[in-house]
Amino acid sequence: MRGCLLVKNIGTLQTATGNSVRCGSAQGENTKLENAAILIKDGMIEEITCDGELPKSAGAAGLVLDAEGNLVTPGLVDAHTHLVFGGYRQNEIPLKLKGASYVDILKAGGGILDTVKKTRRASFEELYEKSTGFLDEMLALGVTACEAKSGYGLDFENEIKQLEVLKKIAEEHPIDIVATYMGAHAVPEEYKGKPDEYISMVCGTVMPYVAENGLAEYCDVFCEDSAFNVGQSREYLLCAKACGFGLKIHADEIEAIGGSKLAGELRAASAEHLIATDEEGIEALSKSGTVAVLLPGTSFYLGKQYAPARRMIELGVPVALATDFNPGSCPSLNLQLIINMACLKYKMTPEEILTAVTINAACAVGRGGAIGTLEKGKQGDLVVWDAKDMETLCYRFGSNLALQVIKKGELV
Ligand code: IZC
Ligand code: ZN
Repeated sequence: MRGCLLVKNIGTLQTATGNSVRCGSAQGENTKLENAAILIKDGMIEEITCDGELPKSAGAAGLVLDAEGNLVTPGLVDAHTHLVFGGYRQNEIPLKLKGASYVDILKAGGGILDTVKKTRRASFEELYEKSTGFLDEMLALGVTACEAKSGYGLDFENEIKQLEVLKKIAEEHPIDIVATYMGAHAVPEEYKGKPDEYISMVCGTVMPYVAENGLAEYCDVFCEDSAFNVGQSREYLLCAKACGFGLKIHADEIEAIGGSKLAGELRAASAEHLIATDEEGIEALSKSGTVAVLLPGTSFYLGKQYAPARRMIELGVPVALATDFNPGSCPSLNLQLIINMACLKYKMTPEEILTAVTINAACAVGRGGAIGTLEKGKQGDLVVWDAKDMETLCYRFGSNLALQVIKKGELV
């Protein structure tokens, strides 16, 4: 039957279960089925079997894929990317080597503001081509869904241009895309020294347009000394809530100025980075059920400490992992590398990590009911790995171990 795929001879099928976040000890619980098979019909998982048994309607499969005893997991979900941008920032390398920090570069008018200039200059087509190329690379690495933020336009025309690019790509590319409007990423040059006026403009003009036109599901703010303070971040997020958006916060990336506590207060869907988060911040997140989206690639690239992931898991905060793919603080879209870092730097177990890059990441972008686990009724998104177990994914680094990526039951 067309539209029916059987993946057989799976050495281990490893997955978290359920539609909601897993925290505490449940973050480390995975189901592991040996000698398994999975049948996907019309893009959805129809049946999963194990111990050498085949699904009842296996004979109806139009296509059979032999996993040759390898590991199969759900498709990976990258819950935090800045996918659409003009130019690159390799020109910052000599400055970094001389000791300039991320904030030094931003304060000197570079960093995000440099990417804003390049994104404003880029045409819709250029951004569309470039972002599509990135998504192709992500898909080949095993990522079947991702979140993507605007935030390099910082004016009406160019923020909408970025979001329209995402809309078109979402219609055409196999990867599922969840769009986030990040109008509060930095104070643009034309509002220099006037962040309050900028936030008023965003809340009065751009955000309502984004809402009315269904161009994003979430709003995100860079809550940081060098960007927006807690008061400005609160104003932006309260406006976002009133417009019906889910809330995300870049919190405690450089300094803990109160971003994680604000995430807790507003019951944000997710708080991202959390490199400098203190005990109070972690407690605020654990009370509100906010997903901590941790980005170890950024700690690596900025030479910073690593977020206190073990303490978060201990205190019951659901942890997700993502790349933070962007031209300045993490120019890598390789979520497999993030898996290695989470194990070696955060000391997360392979099971906790799988949960973090699948169901918890899916929940951070509001897709826990559709993706993130391999269970009957979920989308048929999975990866056959050149590995027998999750330990190998934590161990081998720098190679692409995805052998076969399947999106909605199609080989991609
Ligand atoms: O372009 O620098 N942290 N935003 C907040 C970023 C990093 C992306 C960038
Ligand atoms: Zn980011």
